[in-house]
Amino acid sequence: MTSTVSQSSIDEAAASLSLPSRAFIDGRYLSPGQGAVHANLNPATGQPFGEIEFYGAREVDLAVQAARRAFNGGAWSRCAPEQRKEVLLRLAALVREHALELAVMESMDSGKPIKDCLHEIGTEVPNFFQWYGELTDKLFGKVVPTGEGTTALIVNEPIGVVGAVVPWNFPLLMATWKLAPALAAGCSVILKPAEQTPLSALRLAELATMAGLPDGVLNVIPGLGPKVGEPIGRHPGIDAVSFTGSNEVGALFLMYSAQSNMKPVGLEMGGKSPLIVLEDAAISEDLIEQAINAAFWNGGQNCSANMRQIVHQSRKAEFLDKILARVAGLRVGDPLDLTTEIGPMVSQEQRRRVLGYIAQGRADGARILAGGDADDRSGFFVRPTVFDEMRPEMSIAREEIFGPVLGVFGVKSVEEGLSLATDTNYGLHASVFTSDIDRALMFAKRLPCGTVSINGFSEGDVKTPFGGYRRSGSLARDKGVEALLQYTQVKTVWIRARPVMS
Ligand code: TXE
Repeated sequence: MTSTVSQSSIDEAAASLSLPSRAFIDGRYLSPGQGAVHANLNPATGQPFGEIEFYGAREVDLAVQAARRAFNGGAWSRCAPEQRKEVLLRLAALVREHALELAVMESMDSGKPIKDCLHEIGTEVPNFFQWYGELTDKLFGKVVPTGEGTTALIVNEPIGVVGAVVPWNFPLLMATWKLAPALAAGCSVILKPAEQTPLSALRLAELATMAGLPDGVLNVIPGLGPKVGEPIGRHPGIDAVSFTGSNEVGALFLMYSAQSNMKPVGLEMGGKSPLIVLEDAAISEDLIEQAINAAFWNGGQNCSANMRQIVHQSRKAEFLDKILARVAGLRVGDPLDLTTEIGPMVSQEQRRRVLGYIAQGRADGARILAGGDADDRSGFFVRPTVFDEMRPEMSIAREEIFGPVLGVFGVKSVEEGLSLATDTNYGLHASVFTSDIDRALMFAKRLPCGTVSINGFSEGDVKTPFGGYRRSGSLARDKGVEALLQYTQVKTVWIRARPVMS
């Protein structure tokens, strides 16, 4: 999509943008004045560019009632799967049609570079609705082997009303990772976007209604975590929750569930992922591009970012030289500029957090080779930063920074590389660079994480499940058939036949 969009069309779209500003419940936006008015801040300038109402438990309750009515009514939950497919395919087409508008909105709300927004919203988001739409009528139940007098069936039914609470780093894409499989399964959804980035999800709900989604099946409530997220987590009328965000809030969702109706909770909670460059890997332009992308894509505000780069000592000098040359050329700037590679942090708070980690790394004795401070333009920018001489016990090596920071360890052996790579509480993603297939497979088998990329940095695609081991996740996967099945529950139907013949 990016290649077909000109800078002037982006500028025009930005000038004529109409912004959603209220919750979308039961097929329509709420009337004005029911929530508390907050400013939408543009992270690139730190200035407001619109206003939005934030809500609370009352609106969560309204949305649960609408979602339950829709679910029990059956127009979505019990319709023929082909009907769901048609609506999801229409939604995919509408997202493609409105991709420029949605991408510009998202870029202004989040500070993400427009070229990334165009790719995510013009390509990935509609592909998700299309793929899960296509899947609806291709999943079959099972017939169990039994004696002649009995037939037993195993069927998957939609789990019911789903709460989805998502973060700000990929606002519409993360929402879609939850929505597309949940809707395809026949569930009704109450979605809470992050308070920093509520706009694109609200507009999506409107497009879903235009696509033919029955009222009440998708509800979107903007607001703060404790005001909207917590009531979702605790609501007895919500049957399951899917969350992506911090470890701390993930733990709260488990508590909300335990203290309410024991709803299943799927958690994806970030990481501290390693990228390992073995002695036999060629330090090619491609490897450097992958390593740069692994650390700096989305300004490092990425749960699978490979911030910990573990490089064989014999290749470290060459690796660092090439990394530093590429970092010097990274284009940091206005997110609405098509050539920008790194935008600002999403918020003042996130910039403060990232700069705090950088200061701590410096104080702990890691050596800064590039960046290391805020950028001097207005907005929430942090300069791309490279650390050498990181040690495993440092906070920059142990905690998720979620900013444009790459740190390098030198290691002397494959064993040391593996041991350092696994020395973390997290387990979301790892990248391994080697030209030796046996070593690649050994790492793929031994690394305790949900995704291992060999000779690249990748989160896979819509078909491959994505989620974490250890503290990165909890019994949940986004994407793939696995995600859809998580929004279902399994029923056994045991049929006893009366004997017809002796
Ligand atoms: O996350 P929060 P924050 C990590 C990353 C980042 C840190 C903090 O390290 O620096 O978390 O980011 C909602 N009850 N990730 O503070 O708070 C909130 O409104 C219920 C990793 O933004 O977890 C938002 O919708 N809900 C990550 C969502 O939780 C609550 C992506 C995520 O926000 C709540 C984002 C509460 N008490 C941050 N408090 C990833 N896995 O990709 C907040 N929320």
